[in-house]
Amino acid sequence: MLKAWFAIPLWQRVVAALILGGITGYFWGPGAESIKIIGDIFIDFIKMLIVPLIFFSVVSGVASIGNLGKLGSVGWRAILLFVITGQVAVWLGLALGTWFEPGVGLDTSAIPMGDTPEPAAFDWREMLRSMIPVSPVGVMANVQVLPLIVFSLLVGIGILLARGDVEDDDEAETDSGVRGAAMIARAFDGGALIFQKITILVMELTPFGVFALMAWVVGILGLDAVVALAKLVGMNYLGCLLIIGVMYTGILAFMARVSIGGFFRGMVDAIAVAYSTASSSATLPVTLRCTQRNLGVSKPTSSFVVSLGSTINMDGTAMYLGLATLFGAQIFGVDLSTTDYLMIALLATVGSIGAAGIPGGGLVMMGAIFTAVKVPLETIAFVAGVDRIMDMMRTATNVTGDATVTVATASAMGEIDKGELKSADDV
Ligand code: DAS
Repeated sequence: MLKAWFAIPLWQRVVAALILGGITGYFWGPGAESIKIIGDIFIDFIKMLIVPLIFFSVVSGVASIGNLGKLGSVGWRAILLFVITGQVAVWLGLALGTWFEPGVGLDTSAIPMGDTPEPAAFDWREMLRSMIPVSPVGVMANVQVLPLIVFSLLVGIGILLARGDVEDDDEAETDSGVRGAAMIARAFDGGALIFQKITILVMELTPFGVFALMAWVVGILGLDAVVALAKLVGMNYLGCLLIIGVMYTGILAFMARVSIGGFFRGMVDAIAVAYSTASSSATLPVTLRCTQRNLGVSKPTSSFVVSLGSTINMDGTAMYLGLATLFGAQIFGVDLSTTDYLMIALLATVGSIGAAGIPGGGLVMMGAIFTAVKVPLETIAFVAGVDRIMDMMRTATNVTGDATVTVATASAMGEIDKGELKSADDV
């Protein structure tokens, strides 16, 4: 029985739970509130992961750059493109949420609200200072995502600087500090892997959490909730398709000046794996193989840019974090000011850097972002039911973005013949 259960791909179990939960809620009505506890436990496990996942994944990702000398023109070109595509993605998500208002019109008064603290009026000086992790332990204890990511980035950079130009651990024998930094870097790699494995375990609870949460949402809000969630899923897919179809193809055509058809033919395996696994990290080996063998990118350039991208470049997630925050504000009738939008744009950008490349990475990050703006955390329980379906498309977008920046960087370095993409066999 158990073997048969796990033989079914998780996303299919989640979709089945989603449908069964909705039907159960429709016929059970408000009484479905009694099984919401199952969904709350699922969400609590997700919240448990926020701090360790951010801390270990970001430190390990930054420290994996190797020595800063490697950054050079390859690194800075790639990072500049990561920042630009990330900002376009965030503001696209905010624009879609503002124009199409997927959460407006839903009466959520039946949802018992927790105490959503009313943050003080926005003060940019306070906001800047709040980014400084004065007490790293306190930042972790209070799940303050902005200073936590700043602290994690600094620790990663500290490891890079401590290791200097040491290429491998053998040279580190001469200096105990360098040896220690190398050991700590490996410890963070282990920590990142451990918490990614724990997250995958937690994600196995998704079908049960989704069933309970969908039954609860439809039970108390009726089919209007399904309509609102369908709009959110539609906006998520529209946003990702615009990122791929307009932004990435624009970069490939006008910056890298390579064949668009050749690019997508070469990337089809990686995009398919990304969509089915909802994990950039799990897709990494396939992305590396596609960029090297099918797109003709050199091993050093693809290893560096694709690996860095899978850690810090998640345009699909960045777009979604902006969109989902507006959705949460809309369904709970929270008015957002211009400075709230700026704060959400900053948090969605930083959140996409901190999100781990595993199923539910974006969902974990949402929990952190909502605590920083005045959007009720109940939004997570509301959207968790459909998150996996959206996560698949976000991940396919993230991976396509990593490959796009890799090809654009390789083309600028003269590694790829303009106009065509040659596989390694043709070269
Ligand atoms: N699943 C994440 C990834 O692997 C994306 C997300 O959760 O938004 O890229």
